[in-house]
Amino acid sequence: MVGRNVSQHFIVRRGMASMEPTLKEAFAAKIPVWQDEIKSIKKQYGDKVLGTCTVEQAYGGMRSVKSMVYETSLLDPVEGIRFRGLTIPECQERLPKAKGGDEPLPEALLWLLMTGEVPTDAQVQGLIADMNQRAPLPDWIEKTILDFPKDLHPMTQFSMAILACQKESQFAAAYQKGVKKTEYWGYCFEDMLTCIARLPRIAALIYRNVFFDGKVLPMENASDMSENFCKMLGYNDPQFIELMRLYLTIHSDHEGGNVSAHTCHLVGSALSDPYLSLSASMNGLAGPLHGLANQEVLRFIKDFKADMGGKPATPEAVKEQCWKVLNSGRVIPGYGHAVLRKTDPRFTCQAEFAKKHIKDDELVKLVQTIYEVAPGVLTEHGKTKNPWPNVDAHSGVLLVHYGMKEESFYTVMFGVGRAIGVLPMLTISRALGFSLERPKSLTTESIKKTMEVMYPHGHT
Ligand code: CMX
Repeated sequence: MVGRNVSQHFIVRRGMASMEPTLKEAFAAKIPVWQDEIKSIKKQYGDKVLGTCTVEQAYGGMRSVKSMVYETSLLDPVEGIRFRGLTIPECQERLPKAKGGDEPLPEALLWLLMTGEVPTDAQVQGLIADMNQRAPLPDWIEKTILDFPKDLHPMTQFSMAILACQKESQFAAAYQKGVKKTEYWGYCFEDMLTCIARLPRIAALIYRNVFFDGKVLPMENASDMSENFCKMLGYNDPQFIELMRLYLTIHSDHEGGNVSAHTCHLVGSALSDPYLSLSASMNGLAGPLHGLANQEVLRFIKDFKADMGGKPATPEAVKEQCWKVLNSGRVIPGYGHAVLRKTDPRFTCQAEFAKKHIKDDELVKLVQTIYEVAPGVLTEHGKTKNPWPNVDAHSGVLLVHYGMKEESFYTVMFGVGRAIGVLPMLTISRALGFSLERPKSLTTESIKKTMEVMYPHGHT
């Protein structure tokens, strides 16, 4: 948890240049503390029940079944996400920022997720410098991305490019050489940081190649990840760069059970390296019920505007559009959540960013009107357990405002952020020796037989 003092564990220092520990050193110091904690919990409570799984839950996507440990964040159905105990507003307040900026640096969040500690400015600057050194892509990967067919979905390209980077996995190479289990995490850490550092360039190459001329500016070593990312995408507006810092931070982690986080965790549990695990995770994020919803939200908004033919977007017109979508058997994208039961704070902080910087934007106003109307429509529709907006309901219109209109790219943006959450947890899993995931599955026949034995006279 935030604030735990483990400075006495810092053994390795980085020469005379800096007395600050690197992220790897700070993380290494935490490992024995966390290992002891888990050992003691298992010893004391190992045979105690954490939760149950009903027949309904087994058929219903295991909703709320407590059967997985995920350290970096925890989601409360009402309050929303906490990253290592900190809410989004607390992260905005407490995490180091870029010079002159208001939003947290995603690199600072990465440090927080890895260690449970809020880093100092100097620690974050050290991490940024380390990541910038790792960021350049091998020529053959740049060329591979530029050779992808332009009509291959950007998310498919993203997943394939991450997979291509697997050639350089230090974890996979070390495993082949027979490295000890206690040393897995160090190689996983190297892959994690290199992979995260390279994603902005991979994403920018895809964006510039699919929608423009395929040319991407070189990275600047003095800049942070978000600034470099924006500039490589072709955007220089400092406000967009600030938005990017917020965007990558809030899209990073959402506890362990969501499809992208769980996929990364599951695939990694087979000791598949971070590149294999993240590529798989991105394939889950690419689903319309998960990360692709940000693309679908913008399509919903575009369809609505086309149907309106220039007429004003009144609440009545928005209501009609919502019913049109529902009556056609589709979902209202950006609304609903498997865990949340209130407005997602990731939606709220984007709305606040919009209010502060671009409150007169026409599409921002439309998103607000949808927010006024859609929860009522969904409640009347009567199916969803949560009629409130999630993170995807807002992100697209912010990107459009600053010029990024190509909605099929939006899930790639989500993916760059999500890696900052799921790869640290993957590294923590290796450091703490988490096991191969292998839950028990049942057949309908076996469930029937078990129930008939347990409840021979039926169950009332
Ligand atoms: N519009 C219409 N119907 C919806 C709905 C929505 N936004 N959200 C849920 N429902 C429906 C479900 O499809 C389900 O219908 P069936 O009983 O016919 O299957 C019913 O309501 C109950 O679903 P639920 O228990 O409330 O929600 P789930 O946990 O099953 O699903 C989610 C959660 C997010 C997939 C769902 O709310 C949804 O499809 N939302 C729209 C897509 C979306 O925004 N996804 C992004 C989520 C955030 C992210 O991961 O990026």
